[in-house]
Amino acid sequence: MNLIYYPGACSLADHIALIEAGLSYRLISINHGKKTQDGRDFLSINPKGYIPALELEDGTVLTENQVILNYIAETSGRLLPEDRLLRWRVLEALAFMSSEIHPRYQPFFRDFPEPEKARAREKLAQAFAILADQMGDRTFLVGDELTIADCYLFWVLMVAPRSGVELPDRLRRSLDRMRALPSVIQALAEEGLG
Ligand SMILES: N[C@@H](CCC(=O)N[C@@H](CS)C(=O)NCC(=O)O)C(=O)O
Repeated sequence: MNLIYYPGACSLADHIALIEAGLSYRLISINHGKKTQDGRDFLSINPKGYIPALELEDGTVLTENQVILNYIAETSGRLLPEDRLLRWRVLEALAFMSSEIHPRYQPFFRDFPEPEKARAREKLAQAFAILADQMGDRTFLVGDELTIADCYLFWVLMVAPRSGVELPDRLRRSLDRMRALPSVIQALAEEGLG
């Protein structure tokens, strides 16, 4: 399968998950003109125009981080807890990060006016506090093992400094732990960010 990505963008979550899941994959980057590294028009692959996109061997294209992460987990049989309630908690955390955190980075990625940045900072600080509470003193966001929620969390925390919002201690420790994982080191290196 092909993961279409941009270095350091949210597709990093799927990249880490692919490595953790032990699935084989090819990476295909896109440029700012939305051309893929192998010369295709990205909009013909994903008309939404944003990464990540996962191209399966039969040509099927999956989009949306939450869906791609779940596809990786289901295909590999890894990265989701056995316990049903904990599985719902993973989906809940993915939905929360996807809808309440990820879009709040827009003002910083695209340099919006300061009042919009200030509103986003407030919301981000609230959301980080909720995630820190949820994590408690555990190593991972849900349950006792790394799940697809942690893969997404890593990217969410990695880019937090761009917003200027300070991470709660628990999340800062989680970021440091994740950064030391072989899968994360490999993913960053493969994206040229080592
Ligand atoms: N709803 C999408 C959003 C993905 C997204 O925002 N991707 C960003 C990179 S982190 C992107 O490709 N932005 C480029 C653009 O919007 O043109 C998801 O959750 O996967």
